[in-house]
Amino acid sequence: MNSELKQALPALAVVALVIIVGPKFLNSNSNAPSNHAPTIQEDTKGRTIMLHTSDWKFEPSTIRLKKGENVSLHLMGIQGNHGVAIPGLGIKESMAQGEMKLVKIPTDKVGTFDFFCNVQCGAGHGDMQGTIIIE
Ligand SMILES: [Cu+2]
Repeated sequence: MNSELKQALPALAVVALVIIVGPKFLNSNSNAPSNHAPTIQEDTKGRTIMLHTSDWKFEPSTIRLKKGENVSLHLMGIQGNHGVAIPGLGIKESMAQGEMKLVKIPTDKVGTFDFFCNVQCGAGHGDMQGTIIIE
């Protein structure tokens, strides 16, 4: 082996390593956004509105949103076992006491969307109603 080649060997080794390992790094980086699991933080971009369920009310019972706004409902089961059904927006969740759920609200259409409890929760079940207004 001549001395020139000997001197070049470490550099060649580095080049070979970059060629072998480099594409793996590049691939994993470019795949990262599509194959990592969604996080709560990503889901809460925009506005988050708390909606508490208890015996026998929703708090708040009126929610006003802007059309096109990025908004999530942060459901919290404060007391009792209830449900949150918003048929006009395709949302239907059961909420046990102590449970928390994050639900994206579609705001692509304006309108008044009634919501109600869809779990037979007792004497005040019929009082559990509210409205989401998207304008
Ligand atoms: Cu109910």
